[in-house]
Amino acid sequence: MAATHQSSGSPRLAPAPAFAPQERDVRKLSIDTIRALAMDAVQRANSGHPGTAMALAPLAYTLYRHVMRVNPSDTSWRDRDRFVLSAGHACVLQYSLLHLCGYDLSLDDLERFRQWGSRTPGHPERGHTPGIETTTGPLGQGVANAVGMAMAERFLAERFNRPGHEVVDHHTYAICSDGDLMEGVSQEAASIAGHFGLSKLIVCYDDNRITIDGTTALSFDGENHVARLAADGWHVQRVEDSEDTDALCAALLAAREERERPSFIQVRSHIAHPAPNAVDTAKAHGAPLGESEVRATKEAMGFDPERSFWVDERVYDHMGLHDSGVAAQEAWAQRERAWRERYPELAEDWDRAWAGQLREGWQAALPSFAAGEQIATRSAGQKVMAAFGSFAPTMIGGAADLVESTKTVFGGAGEFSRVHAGRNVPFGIREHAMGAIVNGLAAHGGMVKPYGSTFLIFSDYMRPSVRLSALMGLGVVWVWTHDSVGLGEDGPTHQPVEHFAALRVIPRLWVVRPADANETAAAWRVALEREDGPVALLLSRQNVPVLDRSRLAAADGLERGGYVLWDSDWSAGPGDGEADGDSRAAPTELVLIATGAEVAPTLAAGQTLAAQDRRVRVVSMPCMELFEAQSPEYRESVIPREVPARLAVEPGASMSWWKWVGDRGDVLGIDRFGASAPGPKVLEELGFTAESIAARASALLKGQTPAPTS
Ligand SMILES: Cc1ncc(C[n+]2csc(CCOP(=O)(O)OP(=O)(O)O)c2C)c(N)n1
Ligand SMILES: [Mg+2]
Repeated sequence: MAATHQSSGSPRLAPAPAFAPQERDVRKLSIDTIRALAMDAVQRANSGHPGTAMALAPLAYTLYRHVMRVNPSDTSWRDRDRFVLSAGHACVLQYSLLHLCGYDLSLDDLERFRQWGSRTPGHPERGHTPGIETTTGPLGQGVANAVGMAMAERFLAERFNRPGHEVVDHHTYAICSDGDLMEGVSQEAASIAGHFGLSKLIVCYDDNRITIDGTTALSFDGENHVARLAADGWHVQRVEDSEDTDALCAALLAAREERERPSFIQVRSHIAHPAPNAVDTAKAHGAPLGESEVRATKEAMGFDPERSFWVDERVYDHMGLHDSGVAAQEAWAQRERAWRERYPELAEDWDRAWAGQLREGWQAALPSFAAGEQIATRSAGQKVMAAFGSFAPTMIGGAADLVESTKTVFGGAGEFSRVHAGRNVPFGIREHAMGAIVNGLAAHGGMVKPYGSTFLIFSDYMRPSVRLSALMGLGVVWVWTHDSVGLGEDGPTHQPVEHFAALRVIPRLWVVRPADANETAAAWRVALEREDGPVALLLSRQNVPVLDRSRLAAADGLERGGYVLWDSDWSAGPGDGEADGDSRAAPTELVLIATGAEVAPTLAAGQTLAAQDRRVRVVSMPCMELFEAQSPEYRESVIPREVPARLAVEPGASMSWWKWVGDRGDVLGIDRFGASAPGPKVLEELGFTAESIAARASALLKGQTPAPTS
C-alpha cells in the first residue's frame, strides 16, 4: 500500500503524495489497463462510451487509489467517501475501477457490459452494482445528488459528532462533463452548494470540449465555467493536463484542505486519449472505437493487441484497496465504539436512522381530527408533521420557496444554512435541484425520509428527479400542495390538470391524494412506513370537511389504496355491512369513486341519489398504486364487476380512470386547462359540485352519453 493513501481514517489529511519513481511504471500500467478494459468492454458490447472513460482513467485512478477512503469489502460502511459519476455514460470507467480495486465485480461482469441481467448496465444504477452510490445518466442529476450527499454528511456530522468523537467525517466526490454543466439542474445545485458552503464536496469537471454533436464551440464556449462556479461561491482550480496525476492529486488534496467552500476542479482532457485517430473527436463519445483503433491504441500503450480483458497481476496488487479499506474502516469502527459507549442514546438514534426507522411510538402520536371541522389537507399535513417530527430526528427537507404555502416545516428545528445544519432546508426557487438533492440525501443513508415540496403544478419542474427517485427506490416524500383547479385565482398556469395521470404513470411512485385530515394522517403514515420507494402526497389548498368516520369507514382504509367509504344501505353506520357485501339486501346500482377534496362532494352526491332510492356506493381512492397491489378479491369487494355504472370523480385528466370504471362507466375529469377565478367558481363551472356530480351519475344510470368536458 502506498504511503500516500489515506488509510488511517483520521480526519487529518494525508500529506500530498510524492509518487515513488518505481511506482510510476505500475501507475501507468494501471491507468492503461483501465483504458484497455474500457475499450474492450465497449467493443464486446458493440455499444457504449469509450472516449471519456479512456481520457479520465488517470483522474479516476487518482481518486480511487490515492484520495478516496473506501472499503471494497463493505460498500455500506457509513463513513466511506461517496463518489458520483455524474457523467454516467462513462460508467465503464467506474466499472473497471471497481473491478481493479477489489469490489465484488469480476472480469466476467465487465465482459457482459450492457447485457441482459448483467451487473454492468449501460449507466450506473444504484443497488445494482456494488460501489455505485446513485443512478446517473440523465445529465446534471449526479452533480445535484452529490450536493445532497454532502448536505447529509454535514447534517449527520453536526447531529452526531461530539468533541473528540468524530463518527461522521467524509467527502463527496463527483466527476461531471460538459453536458452536466450545461444542464440547468447542476447550476441550481451549484448555486445552493456555494450558498451553504459545502466544503466537503469536490466536483471534477472533464473539460474535453467535446459533446455528441461536435465541439463545445457549438454551444458552450461563450461561458467561463470556472468564473461561474467561483461566482457561485466555489473554490476553483484548474488542472491543465489530465495525464498529470501529480497535479490531479495535488488539486484533490488542496480541495480537501478547503474549509469554507465546495471545490470545483476543471481538468483539461482529450477524449479517447491515447487512441491515435479517435482522440479529440465527437465520435469517440458514444461508439466503439472499432477493432483496428483498439489495436492501434493497445500498441501505443505497449499492450499486446491480441489480448482482451487482460490484467497484469501487478495492477491488482497496486490497485487493490481491500487492506487499506479494511484498516480505514476498522480505525473508524474503534472511534465509533468509543463514541457508542459514551453516548448510548445518540447511538440508538444513529442506528435507527441508518435502518430508516423513526423512534418508537410515532404512530400513536399521530393526530386524529374531529368530524365537522373544515381544514385544508395541507394544513392537516402541517399538524401531522408537527406530531411525528421529534420521532424522526434525521428527517430533513423543505420547500422551493413556498413553505408558507405548502406548510411543510418542522417547527423549532432550525434552518439549514452555512453555519447550522437545521432540519428545514430553504431550497430557494430551485425545484429541479431540490428533487435531485433530496435523492442525494436519501442515497447517502442515515437520513430518514428526506422530503421536498412545492405546488403540484411544479412537479413538472422536478419530474426527472422524481422519476429517478422511483427508479432507485429511494425512501423520499414529495409533498405537492395546491393540488387542483380548486386553488382558484392563480389560474391555469398554476392549476394542475394532467399531473395526476402524469405522475401515476411513473413506475414505483405512489401517488396519494387524501380526502380529508384523517386520510392525510394515514397518508403520512404510509409514506413513513414505505421501505422501497418514494411517496407523493397531493394536498389541497382549500378547506375540506373532516369526514364523519362514525358514519363512514375509517380513514385507515387508505392503506389499501381504495376502500368503501359509504354504502347507501349502511343505515346505522359502516359496521352494518362493510366487510361482507353479500349481506346487503339488494345489489349496488352505482359506484362513485373519488379522490382528495372531491370525495366530500361525491359523498354528498351519493347521498342525494340514495335519497332518491338509488343503491349507491362511494369509494375513496386516494392511491391507485396501493389499490392495484391488493388482492383481486379485495378489489372486487370494493368495485364489484357486476356494477357497470361507475363514475370516477377527479379534477384532472380522465385517462387514469378508465381502467377502474370500465367502458360502461364514466369519468368526471378535466381534459382541458383550468381558468382564473375563485376556486369554488372554477370547480362549479367545471362540474365538481355535489349537484353536478349527482346529475352526471344520474345520466350514467339512465344510460345517457355524457358531454365531453372541453
Ligand atoms: C439530460 C440528458 N440529456 C441528454 C443526454 C444524452 N447525452 C448523453 S452524453 C451527452 C453529452 C455528451 O457530452 P459531454 O457531457 O461533454 O460528455 P463527453 O462526450 O465529453 O463524455 C448527451 C447529450 C443525457 N444523457 N441526459
Ligand atoms: Mg465533453
